[in-house]
Amino acid sequence: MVGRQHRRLQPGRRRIRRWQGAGGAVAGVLVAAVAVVSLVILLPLSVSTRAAVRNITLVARDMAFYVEGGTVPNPTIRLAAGEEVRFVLRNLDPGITHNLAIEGWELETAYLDGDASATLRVHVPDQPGNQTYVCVPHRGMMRGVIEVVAGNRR
Ligand SMILES: [Cu+2]
Repeated sequence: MVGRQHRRLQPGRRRIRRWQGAGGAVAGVLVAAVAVVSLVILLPLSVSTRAAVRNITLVARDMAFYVEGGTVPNPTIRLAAGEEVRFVLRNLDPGITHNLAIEGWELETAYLDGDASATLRVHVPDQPGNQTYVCVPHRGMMRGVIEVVAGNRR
C-alpha cells in the first residue's frame, strides 16, 4: 500500500521538476517576448490617441475667460495647424450667462448658466493665422486671440 502510493507520487514530482527547468525557462522567455511585443504594439496606439485630441479647459469668471488655473484674463491661446482640440468651457459666474464662440470658424457653444459647462470640438485649419474667440453676449469684455502656428509648435 505505502509503496504504491509512493510510486504514484514520483512521476508527478518529476514532471514539475522538468517544467521548472528547461520548460520553465522557455515559457519565461515566451511570456517576456509576448509582453515586449504587446508594449511595442500598444504604446504607439495610446500615445497617438492622446495626441489626437487636446483638451483645453477655459473658465468664465468675473466677466473674463481664463485658462483653468490661470491668472491672465482672456489669454492668447496657441494651437497647432491641423490639430484636434476640445475646448471645455465652465461658467463660474453665478447668475451670468456666458458662452464661447470662434465666429471665424463658425463654432459656438450654447449659452451657459452659472456652474454649467459645454464643449467645443475644433479641427484647427492647416493655415497659420489668428482668430478671435468671444463670449457672444459680452463680446466687448470677453474676447481673446487664438494663434494658429505651423506644425507642432504651440
Ligand atoms: Cu459672457
